[in-house]
Amino acid sequence: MIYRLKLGNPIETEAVVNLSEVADRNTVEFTELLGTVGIELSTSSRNPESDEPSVELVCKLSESTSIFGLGETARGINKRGFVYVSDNTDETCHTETTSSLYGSHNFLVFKGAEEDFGLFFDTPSKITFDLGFTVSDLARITSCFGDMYIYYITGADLNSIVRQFRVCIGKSYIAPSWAFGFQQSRFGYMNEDDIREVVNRYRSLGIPLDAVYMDIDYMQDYKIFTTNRERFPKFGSFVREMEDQGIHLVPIVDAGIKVEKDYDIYEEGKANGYFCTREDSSLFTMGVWPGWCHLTDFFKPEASEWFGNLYERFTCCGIDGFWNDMNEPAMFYTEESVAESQDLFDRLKTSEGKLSTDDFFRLKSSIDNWRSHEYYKDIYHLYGGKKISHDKVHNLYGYQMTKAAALGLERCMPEKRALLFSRSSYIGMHRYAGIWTGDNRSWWSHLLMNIRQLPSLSMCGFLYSGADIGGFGSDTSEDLMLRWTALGIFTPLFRNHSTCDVRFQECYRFNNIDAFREIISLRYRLIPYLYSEYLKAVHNDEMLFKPLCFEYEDDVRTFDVEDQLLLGESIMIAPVYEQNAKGRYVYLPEDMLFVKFTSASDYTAVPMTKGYHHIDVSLSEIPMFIRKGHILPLGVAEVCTADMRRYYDAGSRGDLSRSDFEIIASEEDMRVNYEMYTDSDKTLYISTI
Ligand code: MIG
Repeated sequence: MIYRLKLGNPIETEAVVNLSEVADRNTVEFTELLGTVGIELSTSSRNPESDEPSVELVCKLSESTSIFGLGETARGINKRGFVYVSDNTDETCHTETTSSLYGSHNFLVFKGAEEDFGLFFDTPSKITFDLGFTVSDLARITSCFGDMYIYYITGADLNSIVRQFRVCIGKSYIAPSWAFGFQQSRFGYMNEDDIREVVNRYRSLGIPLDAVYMDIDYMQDYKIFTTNRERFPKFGSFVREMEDQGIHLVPIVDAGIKVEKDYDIYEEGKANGYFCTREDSSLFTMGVWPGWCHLTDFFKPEASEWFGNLYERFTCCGIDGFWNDMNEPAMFYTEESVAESQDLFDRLKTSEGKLSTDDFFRLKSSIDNWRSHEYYKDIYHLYGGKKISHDKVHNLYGYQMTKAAALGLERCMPEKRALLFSRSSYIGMHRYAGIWTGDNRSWWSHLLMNIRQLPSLSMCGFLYSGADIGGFGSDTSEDLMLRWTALGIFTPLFRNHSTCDVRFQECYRFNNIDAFREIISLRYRLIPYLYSEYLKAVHNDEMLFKPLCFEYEDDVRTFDVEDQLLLGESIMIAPVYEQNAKGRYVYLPEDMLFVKFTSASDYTAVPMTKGYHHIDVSLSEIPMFIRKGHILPLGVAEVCTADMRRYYDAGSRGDLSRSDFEIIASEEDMRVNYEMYTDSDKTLYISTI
């Protein structure tokens, strides 16, 4: 059952689209309902100026309570023991103590000693989840913006709570099958030749590749939807040249629109009143890569439609994939913040003649403060004919930009699915696009974080997602790259990406190229299964990645397992994420078949019993486990998905048979059916073993 409480006048986020199973309750009834699971709810008339919470939920936690959800966050699968703040942030260096990342996904599930329940807070303003951090046996959820919907979800078990929530928020975005191929990216590919070189190296080494990314350097002066004519003289024919080699080019689209006379997008947006303003209705200006920029006000339907239509400038050249960046929105500086530091600098200079150490630190912190979220309050949107401060709707911005893009792409490319994912997000955006998890580092701890983010993202509907494989910031190493690639072969978005001033990390930069080729080829063999399980998760409102305890709730040990995941119906993954480790310990909640790939085509298979085991896994090997009573179908690897069309093409449905696959079954002589979902629109191919 799902119950809903409406507090004040919430902003309509469109996170929830299906209310058929939702029962509205008034404050008294709702408070009473929450009382049955030990939650105290208090609301007061809001005072956004003070820090007084106007909504506060307090829940006593028993020793055994686990809390799951919150989508993209740092830390564990079990969220208990830390404080998370939904406040979308361009976080270039996140660590264990980071509370806010790029997205806000305010859905959690409590697994208590008695009742399990879910909560969803539908508010685009800041909200804080202190989950036993300040007081170890109390969860305290607070927001000083009182206008919101709160959903309370009951169900027989964790999966049923999550499924009900997913039904409410609508079906997840479906990426095209080519988006399951391997993708190479780097901040710093400057021109056609840089990209050609990447493609040539991958193709000549026989390492599969489906896409190369174009980061901000392809643009003319960072003006969105332009290309630099010197570096990309014949863009259309370059796109075709790549297409001929089975490569999709995926350009980045930033949120900021450069203020520059005669730049048509700027002129159009300005002339039509599409940009965000200040309180006094003058245009709001901030600095990002292009220098001074304006932001589109996506609350205006005509502005959204206009922005979405801009994607046609690239789709008309054959582009069919995009990544939306800097849409928290990220701001390097604003007119106010620069003026404040300038002022301070002038004052310090005149008083002393030179800077003292104290002055230096004051100035430094003043400049560090440029990225502070306090400047968001200076941005205004027009919502329902009224001016509204960005503060109140901050967490929606990336969602709105990406929704505009998705609808625009649907209009200009109705016959094709587009690849689209965004950095910033809010629940609801999962219907339009996927996400990548932003600027991680080449740290072993971030490889583990990648594993832990996957199930939480699945819960919130973000099925097409992934991290920058190998790490975005900091220098990577070959062993980290291999281990991370070995995890990446299981994630829908499988993209190696890094920033401009770190060690190059394309697979061909390392020694053991054979290992990279085998690992990535294995990914291609897995695509029929992965795409099938992905489509199943979409159509059945299921999680693609699950923590073990979601399937084996009665086994208390599974609650401690935060480094193994169930992926789809057949397999469990257990990546190695520690440097110099020659293997790892695994926990099997039931008997399983341990399959270790030593190359894309060779593997060993050993039945293992329920319990703890140590497995040896060298740097070039991939471990996985097939669940009892299940099979894993493997296709034939090609160098790009275009050569694998038969596995998921509409036309080839029914042409596939068991002999198109190599089947690994958890037990010998097992007779089971595997329902294979293909791209041929919601129909199934059933392989009878
Ligand atoms: O301020 O476009 O997360 O993937 O390479 C950094 C350059 C802007 C941040 C993205 C990253 C991308 C980078 N961008």
